[in-house]
Amino acid sequence: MVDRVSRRGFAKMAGAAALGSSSAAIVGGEEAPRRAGSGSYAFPEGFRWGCATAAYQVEGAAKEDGRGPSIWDTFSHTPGKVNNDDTGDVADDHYHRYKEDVGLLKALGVGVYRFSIAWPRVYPQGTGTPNPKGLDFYDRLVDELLAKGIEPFCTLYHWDLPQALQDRGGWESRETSKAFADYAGYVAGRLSDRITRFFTINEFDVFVELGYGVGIHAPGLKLPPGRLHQVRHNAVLGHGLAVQAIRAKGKPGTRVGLAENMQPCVPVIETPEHVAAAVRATREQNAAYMTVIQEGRYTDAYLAAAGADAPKFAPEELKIIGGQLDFTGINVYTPTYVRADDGPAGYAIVTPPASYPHMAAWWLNVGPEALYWAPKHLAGIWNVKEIYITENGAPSADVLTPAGQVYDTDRVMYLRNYLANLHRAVSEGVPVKGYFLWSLIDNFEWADGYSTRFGIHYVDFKTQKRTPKLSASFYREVIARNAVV
Ligand code: PNW
Repeated sequence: MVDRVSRRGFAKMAGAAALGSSSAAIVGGEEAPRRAGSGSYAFPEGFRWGCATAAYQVEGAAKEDGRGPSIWDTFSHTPGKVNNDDTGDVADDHYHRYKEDVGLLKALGVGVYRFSIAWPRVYPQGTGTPNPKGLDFYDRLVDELLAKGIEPFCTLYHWDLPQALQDRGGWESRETSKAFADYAGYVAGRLSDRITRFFTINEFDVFVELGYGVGIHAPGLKLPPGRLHQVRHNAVLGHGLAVQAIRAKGKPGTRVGLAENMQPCVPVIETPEHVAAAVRATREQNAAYMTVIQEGRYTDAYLAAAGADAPKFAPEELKIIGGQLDFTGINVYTPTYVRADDGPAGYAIVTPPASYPHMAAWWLNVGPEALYWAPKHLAGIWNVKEIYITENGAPSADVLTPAGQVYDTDRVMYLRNYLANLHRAVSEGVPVKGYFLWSLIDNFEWADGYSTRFGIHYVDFKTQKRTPKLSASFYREVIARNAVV
């Protein structure tokens, strides 16, 4: 791991000057970046356009075909935990309507689709004997996608931990990390004849911090710092073990990565000092997840800050966590603004003022540059060669008109500006290979329930009718022209 790191020039990273000059060169390099308003926004040929969803948010059929309960079933059925006490019992009924939903994908013209597999369908108790009907649904879904010429990308953990494992400690226990690897290997063995790319875990940062730290996501715990650090570590260990299991059980050519909402650190102004600060901040703000996964070590500052609460682990676990990935996925929504600072960290996070514009979710500040800087940092800091934007999108206060239209002009504005920034990254040579819009359809938005709509298709949750929004027409144009329109 040290070799990998030093080859990439990490040895120099302690020096601010080295950081500043390398990043400045990227920004002000020979190829002038194309910005909004100038020139063409065409993407390279072969760029992959897609949509994303996740099992618990869309499937419903919570008790069908032997599915066991997950922590989200328990949490959403606990009064007061989810807005309006909504649950994923029915959701979009995608379990039964998947053919219609694949039809929506086809009509958009996407070439790729990212979905997740519900662990409790495959192992209702988390471990043991797989439920034979568990994978049947995904067999059908994958076959339907392939028949329509859409390549499936599969996420193995999008937060629906089997409740039986939570009852034995959940991610506080290494047994969960191991069980996850067993499950991941089993799925790869079964589906890698038709799926090439697997993501281990979706968004460590959200399911760990909100689920085990803040308590507003399942399983709703507020652990003290030492136990929370151990959860973080067990989660990245689960990822590393799953990478090994997928490689061991998948067909030759199977490729593995993850989908993390690494904090996209955006320099407040694009000067060398602020850019250098944003690079430093990217490593430190993501130390518990992306950084340890890319580098195979925790940063000194992270361990020092944790002190006696630092996670306990055997040294060889870092090798497992830092195992080489084939690609890296990032979910990008909202920017973290960073400025240069004279303090020991060398950077400071800038809290946006109350007037900062946001979409129809309390946390979703609009910052299109995040979609430039996040992949730029991945490539610049860790030399990642294959990057996917595994999620990007936004909620609007959608209104269905009597004529059956949804004019979500704010979502279109959001997407257009984020995509222009992605275009800037790609045209500078950042190796982003594809983009997955979150989400294909309105769905169960975790603690916000069904009131927060992220879809580019409106869903009437009483009738399950899907209606394309203006943003669906916009995205169809983007895909057809392979350009921001
Ligand atoms: C992601 N935040 O969640 C998830 O991967 C999706 O399942 C989810 O529906 C989508 O983004 C929209 O929320 C996030 O508080 C949840 O910063 C919360 C945050 C970020 C991402």
